[in-house]
Amino acid sequence: MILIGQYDSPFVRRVGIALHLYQLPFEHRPWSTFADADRLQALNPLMRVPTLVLDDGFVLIESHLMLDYLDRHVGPDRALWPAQDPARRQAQHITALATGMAEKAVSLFYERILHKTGPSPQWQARCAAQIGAVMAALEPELASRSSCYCGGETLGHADIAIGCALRFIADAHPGLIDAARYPALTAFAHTLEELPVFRQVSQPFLPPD
Ligand SMILES: N[C@@H](CCC(=O)N[C@@H](CS)C(=O)NCC(=O)O)C(=O)O
Repeated sequence: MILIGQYDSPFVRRVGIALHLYQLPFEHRPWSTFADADRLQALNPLMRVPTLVLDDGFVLIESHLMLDYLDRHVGPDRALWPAQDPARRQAQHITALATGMAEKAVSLFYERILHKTGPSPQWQARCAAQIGAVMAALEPELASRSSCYCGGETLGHADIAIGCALRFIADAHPGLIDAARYPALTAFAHTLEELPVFRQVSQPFLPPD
């Protein structure tokens, strides 16, 4: 398997962390979405990362679908979604909030750096409001959890999605989030970043060149 994309992307990182947790061997190609656009597009018409090339050559796009495929591939004992509802549906709800928030943060970042005439204040305000609303929705979920992680006592996709989203927001948008308003999320992000797998699958944030 070949995982394409850099680990400063919250979506590439969540797949990389999952691959390590599944203990699946893979090659990592840290291509840039801008500098390596041509070779990326030859594999993925959307020119986005992560892009995952399976051993039979089939190319998977969309981190959600990669993790869905990989969870089935490794089987129920190593899968990173809780097996049963309501824990499964709750973990997927949290994951959708976290990855949706990461998408808004990526969009907000591109808005800031890619416009020659300057960003749209309306779009910036909308993205920031969406990120703030998700933070406010996730904070009580985290504060009221009765287990170590979102889906139980072991690390799963929802935790990984939250950790990757929060790290991206902190790196790409310093000062956007007031950590004091989200103590449970802030503490959780800190705990996750201390885990060996989060330390291993990590890189400094690199704006596109
Ligand atoms: N929903 C996608 C989002 C992937 C995504 O937005 N990746 C960004 C990098 S963080 C990207 O490839 N951006 C380049 C572009 O959209 O043209 C996923 O989960 O895989």
